[in-house]
Amino acid sequence: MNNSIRTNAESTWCPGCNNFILLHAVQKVIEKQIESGKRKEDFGIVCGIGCHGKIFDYLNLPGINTLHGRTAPTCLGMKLAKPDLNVIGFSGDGDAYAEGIEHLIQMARYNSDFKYIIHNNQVFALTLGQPTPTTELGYIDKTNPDGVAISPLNPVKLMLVMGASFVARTCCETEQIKYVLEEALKHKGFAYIEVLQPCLIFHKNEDYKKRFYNLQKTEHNKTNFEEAMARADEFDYSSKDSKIPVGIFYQKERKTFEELKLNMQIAINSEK
Ligand SMILES: Cc1ncc(C[n+]2csc(CCOP(=O)(O)OP(=O)(O)O)c2C)c(N)n1
Repeated sequence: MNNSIRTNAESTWCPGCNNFILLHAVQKVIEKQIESGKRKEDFGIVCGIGCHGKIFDYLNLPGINTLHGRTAPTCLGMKLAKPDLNVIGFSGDGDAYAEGIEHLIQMARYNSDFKYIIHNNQVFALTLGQPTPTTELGYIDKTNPDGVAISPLNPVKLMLVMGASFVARTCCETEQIKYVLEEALKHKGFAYIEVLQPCLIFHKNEDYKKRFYNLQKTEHNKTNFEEAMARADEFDYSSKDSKIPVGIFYQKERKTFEELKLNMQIAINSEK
């Protein structure tokens, strides 16, 4: 049986774009699950608008290509309508941290059981390179000819503080993305996964490769919140020389939004 979930759609990503690596890793993880008995219809994907959103055309899975910034609430809606669905959302850093930041914050609180992958190339790539909330200080483009003046957001810290039950960042490397996504799919609850994937046209970061280190190859205790915060503080998205931790920062299961809603329904019905 052919388990491939790739479509025949011609890719319009730039040659060599890091999105290809992410697509390949996601494809391998889902195909492995299909080989182990899951069906394509057991998955639901959601994408926003941007270069990242084109992944929708290349994955032969049911889903919704939603509005810019609305990936997270669309995932939540899917989960509420069909709680058994394995929902995976894909956003750019503009999609998730600018237009959609309010949704991202609420999703960390809600702990709905979906997985959320953020393709962070540190720019609005599809609209030709404007800065996002994770672009470094001093970045120059046509909209900021004097350079970005506001310090970047640290989304990993934000997710930790807002109570996300699974917080991870990966570099754009197949095995790393596969490992983290597989762990996220096993996790019951909201999983935030940021993939640092420099844009080859508007935000090259060749030096990133030398700076990554894998948390899971250290003594890092991913159930310790303070430790996770300390690791998240090591890279502030503006720094040019700090180490960049990747892997799972934090993981602790708690009741999901779906479970809490179900409990409430049971309580209301028993009062009737
Ligand atoms: C509501 C809304 N605002 C703005 C836009 C214009 N827009 C389209 S793509 C895009 C940038 C997307 O950037 P990002 O989410 O970082 O994705 P990337 O292209 O970098 O993968 C913007 C601002 C839009 N389509 N809809």
